[in-house]
Amino acid sequence: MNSKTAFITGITGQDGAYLAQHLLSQGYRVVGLSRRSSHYGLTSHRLDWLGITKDVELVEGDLLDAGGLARLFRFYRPDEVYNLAAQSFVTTSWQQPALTTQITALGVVNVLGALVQEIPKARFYQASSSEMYGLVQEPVQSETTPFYPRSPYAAAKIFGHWITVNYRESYNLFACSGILFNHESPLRGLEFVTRKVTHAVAQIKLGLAKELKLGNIDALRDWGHARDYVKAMHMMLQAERADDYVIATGKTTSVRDMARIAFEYVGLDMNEFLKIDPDLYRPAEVDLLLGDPSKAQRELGWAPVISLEEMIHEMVDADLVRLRKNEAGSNPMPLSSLYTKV
Ligand code: NDP
Ligand code: GDR
Repeated sequence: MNSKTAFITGITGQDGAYLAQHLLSQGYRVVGLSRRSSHYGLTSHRLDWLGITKDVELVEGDLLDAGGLARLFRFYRPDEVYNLAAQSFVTTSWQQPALTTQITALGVVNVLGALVQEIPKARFYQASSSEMYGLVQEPVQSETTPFYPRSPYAAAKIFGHWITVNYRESYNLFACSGILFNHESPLRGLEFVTRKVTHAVAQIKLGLAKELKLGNIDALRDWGHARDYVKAMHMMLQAERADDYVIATGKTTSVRDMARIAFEYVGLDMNEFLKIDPDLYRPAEVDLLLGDPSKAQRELGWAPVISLEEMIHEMVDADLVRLRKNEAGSNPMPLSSLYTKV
């Protein structure tokens, strides 16, 4: 039995929930940072879906509160810290650029500072992103491909990435940065395109909606499953030395083809329901992402297992179940009324 303690920021998000589940299965004590919310009980809906809410210890805190993080590290003395918290929705980063920078960029310094001060021997994982490649400088992106951010979110993630590298070199920390390409699951937020599609497909199938509005369906993404990707995070912190790794499938698919997989799964013709809404186009787009995961395969022994088709089918099935039960994590309102362009 493992006697290690892991501390996860962002435990109420998609990756935090799957990572907590994975670490619990490895015998870890799992402590997770959760922001105070007036929606008491609702913030743990992803942990509830996985049936692990009672197995993790949720502690109150915020990435913006450096003193609070230090206090928690002093008390729990975690062996491993996974910094997954972020304002993670690219579109919102144009509407709230300063907040995105504070959380997604400066929040990393707050965690690293508390770690240096209280638990310098702890191993640290930073959630970096393929969005950092933005206007891609190479057709296949690896650890050595230069970054070119296309959103305030991506610019903030580049700061988080380099400050992690810098603290590793400055303070000899065991600090790793995982450059993860898009990964999805039934626990994905409704605002992200895969889940927006599978939720809408389930709504249309059940007669609860008549159409699906999308923006740029020609964008290409390298999509994997969050359950596969959180294992890579854990593997990075078990390696002999700290390093940075690309985590991807090595295959890219357009938003259009991803949506087609979802519609076909329930026997619907996408062309009858899909509408293009120019308001959903972004001020600057990331047209193509395609990762080269060979370093992670070679050095960590990591490889993705779940295919895009299997993942989309699992997501549609989960949305059908949730809509039939009208559970938290599904939403009866059209998304356009949740994320309006102002
Ligand atoms: P989610 O948006 O699902 O989760 C984000 C988490 O961050 C939530 O738990 C949220 O809490 C928390 N959070 C936000 N702001 C704060 C704050 N100020 N203090 C404390 N917690 C905060 O993201 P994912 O799980 O999809 O992604 C995890 C990380 O990986 C993020 O950093 C993301 O940017 C990055 N990433 C994700 C990829 C993906 O494809 N999913 C790919 C590459 C990187 P609350 O529930 O209260 O909102
Ligand atoms: P992304 O994911 O921006 O890549 O960031 P998202 O699913 O939001 O967009 C993917 C692509 O789909 C296009 N698109 C739409 N996107 C959304 N959300 N809604 C739409 O209606 C729509 N129509 C077309 C987008 O323009 C884009 O090209 C995700 C997040 O998880 C980040 O936190 C993470 O760092 C990166 O993945 C890797």
